[in-house]
Amino acid sequence: MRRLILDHALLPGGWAHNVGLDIEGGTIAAVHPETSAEGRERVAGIALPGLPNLHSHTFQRGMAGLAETRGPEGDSFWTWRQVMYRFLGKLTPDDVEAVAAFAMMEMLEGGFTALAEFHYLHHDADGRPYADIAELSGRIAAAAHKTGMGLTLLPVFYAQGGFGGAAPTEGQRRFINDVESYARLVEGARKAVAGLDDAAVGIAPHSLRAVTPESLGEIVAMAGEGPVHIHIAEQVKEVEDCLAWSGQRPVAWLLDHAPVDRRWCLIHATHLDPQEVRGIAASGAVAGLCPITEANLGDGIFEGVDYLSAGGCFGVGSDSNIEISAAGELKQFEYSQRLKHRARNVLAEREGQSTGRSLYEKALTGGTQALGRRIGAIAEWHRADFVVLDADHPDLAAVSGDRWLDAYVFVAGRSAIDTVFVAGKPVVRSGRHVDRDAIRARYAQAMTRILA
Ligand code: NGQ
Ligand code: ZN
Repeated sequence: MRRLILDHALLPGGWAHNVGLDIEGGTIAAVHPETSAEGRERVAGIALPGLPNLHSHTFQRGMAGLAETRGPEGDSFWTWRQVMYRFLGKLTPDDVEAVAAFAMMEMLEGGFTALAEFHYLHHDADGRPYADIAELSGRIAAAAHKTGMGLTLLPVFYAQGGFGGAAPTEGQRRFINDVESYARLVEGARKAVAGLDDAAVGIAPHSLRAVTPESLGEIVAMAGEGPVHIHIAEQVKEVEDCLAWSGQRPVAWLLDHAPVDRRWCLIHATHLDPQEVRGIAASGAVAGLCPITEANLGDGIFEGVDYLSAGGCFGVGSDSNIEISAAGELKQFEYSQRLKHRARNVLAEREGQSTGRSLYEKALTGGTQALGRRIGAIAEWHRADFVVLDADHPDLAAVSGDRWLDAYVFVAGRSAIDTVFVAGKPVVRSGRHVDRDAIRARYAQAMTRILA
């Protein structure tokens, strides 16, 4: 049993001080607010439940910055995707693990303590499955083990190149499975995470572009009570192609043809009409917003204000990992809405409510639901995952309570992060991952080879 005392902590009921935590096997067994420090290890600073990162492709960390040069005409999401496909064509299993570990290390340093990895790079560069079909899922699990990241592994089903059952392209050959090989992959992914202390596996149809209605139904049936994540309505072209194929918009089609409920996480859901906004909110699904990536890729702006007024639930993800910051995602979400509505503090619900606190708590709730693990709160029977801010940081030192969260989200960002605990153990100290040097050296070596 590990016995800690936190100077300040955001508990489900609000701020508390001198909070004793009894931790057993990585889980919080008891919380004692206003307790004595005797027999307890002090954790100085401001403890927040670690934010779940509900969407990432860790390998894309290695191409961050490689698609920022203007091409011959009309750079877009689709030209970025060409660069991305060329990059992933070069990755070996060792590279996948090295880049994933580096990205996960930065996530921990950036305030995320759990990750849903939307993992679609399955096969060798020629498109043939590895001897173990779940080889690369194993590499993601290994990176989680090495860094201490809490993992929800989402092996992705990808079978088609576009709506209407279009054949996949050459660039997609590392992703492709049929329903039968996908079932083996999911089985392999479950084995791959079995060695981690606490992990989950979910089902992930890549997008409506990558499945047929039949295969979608078959793989969703494999989910049980576990998470189901899908990319949807990120680009206008996807909406147009879906309309041409089915006469319906992507989210409308999904809500009509799939059992969308609280297990589901709809990644991006950028382009929505008012009925789709209400439909997602009413389904209980989580909107998986990736505001920094969505800005980088030129996707468009989510209907944040209407969605929250309809009672919708959201969480955030670092997706392409162009920049990794839990606070930064929340800030970008609010700023996107300020630009859209030409107003301020638009995502806080009522007068007097802190925007930082409101965003943080909502993303905790939505992210936790999307990851399908007992995380997201400093409370009994939850994993002991928390981020501790430096109370002496110049942006935090003179304020308290919700102002700490406003300063963290809008001003200081990751520079305020001091210590990060996962399963009751510090994995980040003084803002640096405890194994940073080795993880960084391995990443540098992999990147030198990949980009040679
Ligand atoms: C992905 N990423 O799977 O990595 C996608 C791009 C696609 C984002 N949507 C590829 N951000 O959607 O076809
Ligand atoms: Zn994605």
